[in-house]
Amino acid sequence: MEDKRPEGIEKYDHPAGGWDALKAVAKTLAHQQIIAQGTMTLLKANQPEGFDCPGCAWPDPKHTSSFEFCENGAKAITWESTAKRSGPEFFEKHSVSELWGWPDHKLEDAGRLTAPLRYNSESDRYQPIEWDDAFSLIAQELNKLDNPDEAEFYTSGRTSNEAAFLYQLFVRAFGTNNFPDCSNMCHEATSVGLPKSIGVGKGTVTLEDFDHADAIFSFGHNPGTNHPRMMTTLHNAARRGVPIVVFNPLKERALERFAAPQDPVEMATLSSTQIASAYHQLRTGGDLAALKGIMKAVFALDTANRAEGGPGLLDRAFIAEHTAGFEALYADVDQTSWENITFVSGLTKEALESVARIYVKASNVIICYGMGITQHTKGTENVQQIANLLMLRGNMGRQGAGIAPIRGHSNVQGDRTVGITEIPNKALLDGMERAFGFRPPAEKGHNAIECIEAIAAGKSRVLICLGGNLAVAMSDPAVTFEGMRKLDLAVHIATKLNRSHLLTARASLILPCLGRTDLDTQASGPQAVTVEDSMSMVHASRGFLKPPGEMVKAEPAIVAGIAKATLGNRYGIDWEWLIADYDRIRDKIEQVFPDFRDFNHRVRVPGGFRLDVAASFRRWNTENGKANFLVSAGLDEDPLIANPEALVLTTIRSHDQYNTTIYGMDDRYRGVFGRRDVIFMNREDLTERGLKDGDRIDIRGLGAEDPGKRLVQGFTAVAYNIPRGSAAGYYPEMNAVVALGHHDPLSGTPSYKGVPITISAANG
Ligand SMILES: Nc1nc2c(c(=O)[nH]1)N[C@H]1C(S)=C(S)[C@@H](COP(=O)(O)OP(=O)(O)OC[C@H]3O[C@@H](n4cnc5c(=O)[nH]c(N)nc54)[C@H](O)[C@@H]3O)O[C@H]1N2
Ligand SMILES: Nc1nc2c(c(=O)[nH]1)N[C@H]1C(S)=C(S)[C@@H](COP(=O)(O)OP(=O)(O)OC[C@H]3O[C@@H](n4cnc5c(=O)[nH]c(N)nc54)[C@H](O)[C@@H]3O)O[C@H]1N2
Ligand SMILES: [Mo]
Repeated sequence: MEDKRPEGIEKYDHPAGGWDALKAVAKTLAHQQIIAQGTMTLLKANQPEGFDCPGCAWPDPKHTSSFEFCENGAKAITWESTAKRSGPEFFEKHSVSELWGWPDHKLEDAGRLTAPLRYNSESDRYQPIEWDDAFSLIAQELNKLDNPDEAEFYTSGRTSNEAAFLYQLFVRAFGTNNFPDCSNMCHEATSVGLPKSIGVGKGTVTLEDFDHADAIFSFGHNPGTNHPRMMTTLHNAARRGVPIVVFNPLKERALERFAAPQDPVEMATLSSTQIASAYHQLRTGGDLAALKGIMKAVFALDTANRAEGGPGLLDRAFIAEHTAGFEALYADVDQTSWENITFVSGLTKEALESVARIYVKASNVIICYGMGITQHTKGTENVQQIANLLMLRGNMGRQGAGIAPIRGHSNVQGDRTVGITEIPNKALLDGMERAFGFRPPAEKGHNAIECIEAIAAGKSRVLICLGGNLAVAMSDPAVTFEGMRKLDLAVHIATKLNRSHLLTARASLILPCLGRTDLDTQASGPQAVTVEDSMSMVHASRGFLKPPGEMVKAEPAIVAGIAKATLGNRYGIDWEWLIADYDRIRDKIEQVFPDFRDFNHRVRVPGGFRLDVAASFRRWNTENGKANFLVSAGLDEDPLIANPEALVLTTIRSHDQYNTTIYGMDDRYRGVFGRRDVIFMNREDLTERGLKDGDRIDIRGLGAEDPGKRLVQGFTAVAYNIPRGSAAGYYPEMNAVVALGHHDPLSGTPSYKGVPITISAANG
């Protein structure tokens, strides 16, 4: 007899995808009141003449495919193209204090923003303001600063290349490199780690490479929810008999089995395809240990093979010709004991040896990874160990093999490419000088954590956000929220209302912008923007829906408005001229970044084009011109070792959310319905603490400074299939227990997936 489960916790034993996914889309369409228009909108996603789906950064088969069904893409699109509006009447009705009490879901569900708004502290309400007055206010506050470095310019990853490029032009002309962006909380470990390894901070594979891979490893990502179109690729690979080896503390349903909604047989017969050929439930933060274990086992197989007179199992020609650092890596892995590896990873030696056997048997291996790898204090080193493993057998820079960081926001990679970076390199500075005749500042600016630190310390006075929900996405709301309320000016360029907007400063503005699906008309007519996906493919995106209101402006136009008001005609930049026709912005992008050669022509070819990724051709743009094996001393430090009471919490996305945007309260594949206030735990960890499934608990974040502040109360413990010592809860709720200082020192990525916590029965 099964015990009674906590309310809303059910057994869900269907495969991922399938009919439940179709039903979920129908429900979303109905909820957003856009049934007729909605279906049409969905059909234009990722089509040659359509818009790029704002859901994720997974590429499309040449962006020319027939409609690829994706439940969560549909949610992203319908959420944006909703018929609901939060115009001035809405803000007249609801004070900021009242809205603060609303759940995140309800704030965004109020609908699209339609008018520029300024906070009035007397009425405690956001009230309409003219665009020109908003721009002048921003200009005034920015120009009043003693130093441009006292302003922070955040970017979230939906922003198009054109808007992001103009934004960095404005900010650099203004005089700072303070470019915190969502990437700092996401794949920064990739952007920092891979250039040292292979000379480029991006993945090396294309979508076609998956057709030629004969083993695929997946570390720490949940494609059934976060990159559902990737399931088509994995489904095809699994059906070809390609081993898919998964490393994840949770059994994610889509990685176990998936029914493709495009597959008439699977749909009609309610059957599905097994995805993972082997599923390794390692402990949270156990990846570094697991990767070293696999390498150790590969070295052992290689030695054995050579002892039997074989040629060895490493690609020695590749190692000799293309790489440096092999001996040091070998020595480090050699001296790491199996005892430590198995303790920290939570995997057995036999399990890791079986992975090594699959690895050496395959000619072409792709390793995919997501936030389970990057969001750790050793995130950068995790990424580099993945590169090491691949390079041992030359699985880098040839067909069917390589590294595949699975990016987050649909254009986060593109924003980086066109200059959103706090660490400008010489090529960027030279390019800017060439195109605009001025030399931008070279000093390193703030990343996301440094931005919050500067704001909390009162050193940064102005925050401008091009999209996103920085305060809620960031760790440690106790520090972050308090800091934001002390700003002189906060500006949010946004499609929908969120909690960051409610952290009002001395002056606060919400500026409504168009989304991907909206028609963008400028002086020369309708415009297309461009985006870059996870595999460095750049293509055009054209919205077609009537904008949500007459006052709503496109992001490039808003950036240009702020820039013109602030800078006048500094450096002779004609902002109006630039935005009148986005081809002009693209010409400038090409001038700054030669990789975009012939940009306006190539982006008009259906499917777009691929930016050069030198490592894909075995050209290594590293300091020594080689691909580098890099050593990470030790294994990921494990709070359990220091504190036997502690658990390692990982913070994850539910199936019904997009980052801080909460579409709904279900997490179907994990069997959670109607709630998010749960912590998944191993049953024995509960028992050991005198607790049981369904108990209400308090969660405390451990950390260097003032642990008492980081507390989440009254959540429900759910006994779950998760390794001992690990726990999982939802982002963003769990940010309350993540210390701001708890991040990867190399990349600044918060350790959202390795949070040391203690739990106890709820107090009251
Ligand atoms: N529908 C939808 N799509 C999205 C998003 C969304 O929120 N909703 N967000 C977008 C963005 S910005 C991003 S960055 C991506 C995020 O996509 P993912 O990288 O898939 O993000 P997470 O949900 O954070 O899931 C990480 C996975 O890692 C596992 N994991 C947790 N800790 C560890 C660990 O220590 N080691 C290993 N090996 N695994 C671990 C979790 O169990 C989970 O399966 O998706 C993008 N696409
Ligand atoms: N604990 C924990 N924290 C995390 C993570 C985690 O896994 N765990 N993940 C981190 C990751 S990977 C990321 S990427 C960040 C995400 O951080 P952000 O990118 O800052 O957050 P989002 O939730 O994606 O932002 C949502 C808001 O963007 C606005 N928006 C939506 N579309 C558009 C548009 O087209 N234009 C403009 N201007 N605005 C738009 C809407 O107003 C919406 O409310 O969070 C990070 N925080
Ligand atoms: Mo992300």
